[in-house]
Amino acid sequence: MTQRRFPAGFWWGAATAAYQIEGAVDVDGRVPSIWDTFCAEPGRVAHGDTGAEAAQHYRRYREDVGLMRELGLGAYRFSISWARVFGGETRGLDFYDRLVDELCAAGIKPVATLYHWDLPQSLEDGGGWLARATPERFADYATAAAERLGDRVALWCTVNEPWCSAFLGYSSGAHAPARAEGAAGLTAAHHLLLAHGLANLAVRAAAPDALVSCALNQGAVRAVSDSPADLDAARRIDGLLNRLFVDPILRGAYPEDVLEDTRTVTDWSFVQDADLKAISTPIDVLGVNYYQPDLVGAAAEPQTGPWPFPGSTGVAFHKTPGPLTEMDWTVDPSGLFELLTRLKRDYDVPVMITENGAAYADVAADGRVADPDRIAYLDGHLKAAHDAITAGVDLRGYFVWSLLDNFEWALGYGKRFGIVHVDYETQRRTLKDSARWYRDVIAANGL
Ligand code: IFM
Repeated sequence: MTQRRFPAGFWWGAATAAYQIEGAVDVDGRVPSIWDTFCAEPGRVAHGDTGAEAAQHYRRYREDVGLMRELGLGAYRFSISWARVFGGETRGLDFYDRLVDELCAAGIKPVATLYHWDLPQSLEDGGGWLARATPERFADYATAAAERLGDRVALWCTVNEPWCSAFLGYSSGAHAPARAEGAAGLTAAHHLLLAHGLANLAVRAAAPDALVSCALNQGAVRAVSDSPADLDAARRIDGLLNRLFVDPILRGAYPEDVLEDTRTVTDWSFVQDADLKAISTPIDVLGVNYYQPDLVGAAAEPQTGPWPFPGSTGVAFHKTPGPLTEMDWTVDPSGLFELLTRLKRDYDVPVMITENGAAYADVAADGRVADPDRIAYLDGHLKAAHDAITAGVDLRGYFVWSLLDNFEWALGYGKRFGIVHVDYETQRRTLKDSARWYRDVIAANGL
């Protein structure tokens, strides 16, 4: 018997991103992105992997939508590659047009993310997310995408995980464009937020009935002890990871304590008068990407070397006890409950879990992939999500990351997040046991 039933109309989905699955990097007028450049630089990506082939979704999208239909997905979150739509190119939009039609024909709601990290390289050459021109160009791109697809896209996600683009891209340099420039990440974060705000306005102008969101990687940040130093370290990380993004979007202001913490590294002069008004244009639902909690304490020494939290050195990340995924991320669904109820308490906003899932070392054998650890991970997190609903959180949907095994950025193909296994030699897709399990959850609207 189903113990936990989700609300009627709950969106059951799966998510992917363009560069991680599409391949076809040199067709139909696509221009190079910062990830093509990053992958071409020796030593940046594990095993020298690149997204050039990936899961060949650009060619195999019909087969992939067929799998989604088989699973009974109600929604599919994909990203549009800006590099395919750059400089007025329309052939890239033709592809997304076909994909969206295919989804609609299968009864699956298209959820389109406009930016999932693949900035056109020529924009990076002009300053990337450190340049104010980039969010302005992004608004034009958002207009073009919404004019073409806005009649069918059920929900728009403007930017995905701006924390990663800003601080892994421009502060620590672990991700493209590999700029280890410390405080530059704060400028990038502001311009990504501005891109979100301008795209929100652009999408609404082009498609007045559109629902608009953004997908933030929000963490449950916990202090390793109650000592004032550890509590303060946790406050600072919570500030840069969570509140730096959610406060301007939902409250129209940067958090005072974060402004104060970072004054030694930036004067925030990149924020212009009307920016926060644009950034806080109302959204319909907040997208939350959650994987694991963060356990934080004070460190005896300040950080040396690349560090993605500018203005907050002297912080140590500890391992939350518990089982680990293949990413070495702790499985702790209570973090999801904590995060969702915190968003309810502090912001009272409708939320959608736009990513949640786990990598394991799955092996396909005899047409089957047994992945009990992933089932346990998803089961635990869905139960936590349901508990959050019971506690009053207005949770509208859940997207498993990911539909397909894919290119896990700097870690390459070694980390498999899919509920569908991809054999990269043959491109054969195999439903993992977790996909069948998820299909049953969707069918029952609960677990
Ligand atoms: O693969 C990524 C995705 O692109 C963004 N969110 C986290 C996932 C797992 O690392």
